[in-house]
Amino acid sequence: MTLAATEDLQFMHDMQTALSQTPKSISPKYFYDQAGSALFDRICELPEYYPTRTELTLLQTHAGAMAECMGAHADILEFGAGSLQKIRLLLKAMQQPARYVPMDISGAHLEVASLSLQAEFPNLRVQPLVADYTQDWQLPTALPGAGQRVAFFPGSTIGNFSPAQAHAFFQNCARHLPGGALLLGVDLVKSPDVLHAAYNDAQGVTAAFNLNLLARANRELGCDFEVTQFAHSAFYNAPLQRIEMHLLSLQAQTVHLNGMAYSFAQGETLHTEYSHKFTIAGVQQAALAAGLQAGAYWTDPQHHFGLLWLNIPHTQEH
Ligand code: AVI
Repeated sequence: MTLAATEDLQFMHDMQTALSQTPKSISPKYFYDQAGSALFDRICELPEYYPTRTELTLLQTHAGAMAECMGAHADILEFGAGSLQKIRLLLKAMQQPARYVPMDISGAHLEVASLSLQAEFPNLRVQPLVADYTQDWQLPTALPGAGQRVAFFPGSTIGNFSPAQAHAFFQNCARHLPGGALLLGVDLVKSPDVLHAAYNDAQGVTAAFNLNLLARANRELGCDFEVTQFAHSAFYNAPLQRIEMHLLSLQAQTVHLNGMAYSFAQGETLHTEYSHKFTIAGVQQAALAAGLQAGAYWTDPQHHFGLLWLNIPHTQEH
């Protein structure tokens, strides 16, 4: 079975599970169909959504220092590579990178982005890898003569993982990249007002992004969600340091999927996303629990976003 067909079955299965349980909850990975990915690109441009531009500025400002940590001939892997905008900034600063392996679930998108990067960096070996990094993954074999293996995971996508998933991710890095390093982007804990605005933008793009999940279920699974009868809800849960996104049912209603009926009470929600916010020390501690050791880190003057260098020991016992 192709990866796409497996994904379709998985969406059906996960939506059935989501609607059957109390409270109702589904993985944020289902935001990203074509429409959802386009909406996410728009979110990244919003005045209220500071993470993308803050991280880009950090990369622009400190690419030299990051490239120094990487050393010559580094073998780079990127998780969830998307448009490959961020890696360009690093590649330009690096000393003769040996290879770049962008890993993404969307093969078609990855192919196009990889070809355009290859044209821009003709001496770089670009080797796209279609894989789901939220599960375990297999890496291409090490390149003879290459330098350090470095994984790049920008965008604070790790914030969308549960703490248990984040731990499993760090463990996978430790297992697959011994002697290498992880360069990780994280959104930092800050004023709840700034966070609230970032997930409740004035133009309603984040609301459209959240609601698209229901429209996608209608398109792909034959569900009959009455999209206008759900509202976007996003709030900061300060004790747990995370934004929570939900789809809130505006009335008592019933939704059908695969011959089954699922009811929503008025005010009941389908939880769609956690977006955890971190402290530098908190990330370093979480990484250390999987054996990754803290190195340099970079933040903006307002401490809105952080990029951390984490060293992976040659052998570790976790
Ligand atoms: C992809 N991820 C890091 C984004 C975030 O901020 O958690 C997804 C997002 N959700 C709403 N706005 C953006």
